[in-house]
Amino acid sequence: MQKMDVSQFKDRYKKKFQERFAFNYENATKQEQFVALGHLVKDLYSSDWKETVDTYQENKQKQVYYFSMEFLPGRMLKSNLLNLGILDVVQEGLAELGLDLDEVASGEMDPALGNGGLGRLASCFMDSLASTGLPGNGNGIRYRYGLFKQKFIDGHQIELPENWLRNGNVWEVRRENKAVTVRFGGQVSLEPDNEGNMHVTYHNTQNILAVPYDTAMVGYQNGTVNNLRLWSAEIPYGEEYLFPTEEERNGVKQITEYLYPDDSNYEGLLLRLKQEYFFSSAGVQSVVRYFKQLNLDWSYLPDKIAIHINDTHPTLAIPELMRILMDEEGLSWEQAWEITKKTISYTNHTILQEAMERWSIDMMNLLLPRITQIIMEINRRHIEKKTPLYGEDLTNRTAIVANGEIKMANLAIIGSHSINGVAKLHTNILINHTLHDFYLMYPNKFNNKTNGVTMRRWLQISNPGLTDLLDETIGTEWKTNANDIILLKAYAEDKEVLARIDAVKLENKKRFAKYVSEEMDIEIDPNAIFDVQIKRLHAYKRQLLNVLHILDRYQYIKDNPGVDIPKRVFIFGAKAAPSYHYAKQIIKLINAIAEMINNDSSLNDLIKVVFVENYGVSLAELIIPAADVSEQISLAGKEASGTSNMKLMANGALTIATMDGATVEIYDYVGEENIYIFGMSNEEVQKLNAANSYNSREIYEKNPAVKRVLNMLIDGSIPGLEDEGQDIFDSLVKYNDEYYLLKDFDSYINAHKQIDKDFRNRETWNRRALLNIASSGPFSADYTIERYADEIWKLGAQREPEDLI
Ligand code: HBZ
Repeated sequence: MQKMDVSQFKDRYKKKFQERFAFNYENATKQEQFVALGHLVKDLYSSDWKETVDTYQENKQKQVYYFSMEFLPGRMLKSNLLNLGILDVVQEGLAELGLDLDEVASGEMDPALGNGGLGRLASCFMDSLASTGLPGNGNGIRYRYGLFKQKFIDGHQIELPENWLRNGNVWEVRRENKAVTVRFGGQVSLEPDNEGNMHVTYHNTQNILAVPYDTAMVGYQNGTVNNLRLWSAEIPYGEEYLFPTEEERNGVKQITEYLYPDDSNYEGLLLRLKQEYFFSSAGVQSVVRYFKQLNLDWSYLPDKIAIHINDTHPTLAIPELMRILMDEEGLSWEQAWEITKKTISYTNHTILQEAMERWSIDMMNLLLPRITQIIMEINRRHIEKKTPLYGEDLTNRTAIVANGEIKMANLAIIGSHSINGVAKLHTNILINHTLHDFYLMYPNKFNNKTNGVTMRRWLQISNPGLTDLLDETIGTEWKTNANDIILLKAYAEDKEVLARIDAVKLENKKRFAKYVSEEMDIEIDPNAIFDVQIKRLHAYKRQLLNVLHILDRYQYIKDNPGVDIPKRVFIFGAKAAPSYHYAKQIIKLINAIAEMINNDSSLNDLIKVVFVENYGVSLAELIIPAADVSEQISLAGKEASGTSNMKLMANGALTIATMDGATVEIYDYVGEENIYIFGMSNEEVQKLNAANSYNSREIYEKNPAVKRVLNMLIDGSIPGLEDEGQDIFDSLVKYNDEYYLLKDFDSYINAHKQIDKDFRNRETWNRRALLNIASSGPFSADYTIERYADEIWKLGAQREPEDLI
């Protein structure tokens, strides 16, 4: 890309604005100002985009296709500007034109095409693939409506539609000429031709046109621009199609209409299955079409293409690839199976049983008769081959088909060459417990890839103050080699640097406090401890434990008026799945205690509770740089990895945590003095589970602090609660506290007391913040993606045709 100076930028921007809107930019809305800038930026990368795609093809380079039901990219303007190396020029140029970049950037919609960690991880990976110059493409769904917009009414969560495309989308390019047809329903018949080859014919299928919309994934100042392809369902056109009935039209539109709002939960709904097949089939078809242009023997497919499936949602890519290779390209089962296994790899993101996908065979058969046949045959061959080796019991436990259902994780493992967990502890749990039977069969398929986050969005863009500090102390090498952040350690005793860390944090806290004041009408003191828990609302993540601590603190302050402890602001961001009743009750509870506490002047502002509405990527960018304390308090063994833990650490927050997910690895890097660990370990949880001896009521009866706090839920102390207080109380006392909150209560409270003490000594606190920042380099997604590329996708060393003997 050609470089551009400030005055050139200003000229181009004015011209671009004129062209698009036929009036002056000064009178425009920020949304219009953004659109013009977006189009200008797109012009700047379009030649690199074309060149990158052409080069991959000319060199016949092996490419990876990351299949994911969700991508959560966040606003793309600043990220594109940063990666193109023109963030400063544009900021300055806009300022000279009387515009503020942040204002203009807020004119972009934040595409919420994902639920939480899994979708955000996919987007961090897209950024890292491009930024490390790797040939990697995304494949997903262009949902018409993203994740619902959350509103609080009377403290309850209300879901509103998120019409993110209403003003168009400057980044996407519709590529109708690359559309493919996806078939549903109907019947199949298998008939031999004259030469005895089987021929598959389909009858009465419903055909849907899958139209791709491509979005550029711009690499960090390296000229690489990869592709994210999202598919939209449309009515097929052409002479063979009659005009569809209204019902048919609606049926088609529905497929990519909205994102399912469930996170780590499974619902066996037909429309969801349609979505899964729709984007898996479209993706596989477009990959195969690309491969055919290379004019290579089919056996080279795994040498040129890797397909990665992000959790089990795209698992139907496995039977779909089999179908295409056999039915359309005439390969034998054995050839197709070898190619498929070598091409596909799978990441598991959860061990929660309620999140494991299982589809009814009858439903699958009605919707996808040929795919179902192939799955049944994969299963039959699996059982036939493995029973003599591993015996009936173990083999049957690994069956894909059981009790009238198809288990997608089993299909994903059997039909791929690699399965990875997302943190060391998680992978160990998969190997030793959840997927142990599979591990005995396929030990070499299992591997760990601890998650990572892109430091470009989560440091450079969201925390410019800290970015400057790093540049001025350790230089700029860390931007392309995140491990260099460790050099900051050399400044751990430098009082000036420690004071700057403090000042940067304070600025970020003021920025967030301003937002809270303007948007929520709550005044918070930027000098207070900002204590942050931001993640989906789920019982296993234990937001409720955080609430119990707040109530305990509330009681303590009430008992000791004038007590001298540091001020705390408890910050929550969380959406609940609309059908997850208990999670919604907790949302109501948090809002009720916020109302009670924020309006109680006798507390002298010692505590405040801020529950931001509609938490998502954009709010995360505002909150994370402002955090002093990072809450990672899931029951040990339940959180596969977590990724907000890494972002918060990189921004200098100190973590209070159980030994769970990737937080265990944070602990290893940062050292025990610089993190607050509490509660049971995974082993202790396992033991307690096995002993079957837990009695939460006993803790309630015997521990006066617990009793007092829990009683607040049911004795009318918290205004505005209805049934929620009693139901939550019952979950903890009557139904034996499934996630062991009461068991971990004391050690959690004690860890927080220690935080109060430590925060007083600001220099020591800042030193520990510095050590957290300095230790965050290994969590750059660039390293994670390089490990995927080397160890799973083998993007470097592929077999070339000359290697064939
Ligand atoms: O994936 C999360 C894990 O809970 C978290 O620990 C991990 O860091 C992250 C990235 O590996 N899992 C999810 O976010 N899962 C989902 O979002 C999900 C969405 C739809 C589903 C099931 C799970 O049907």
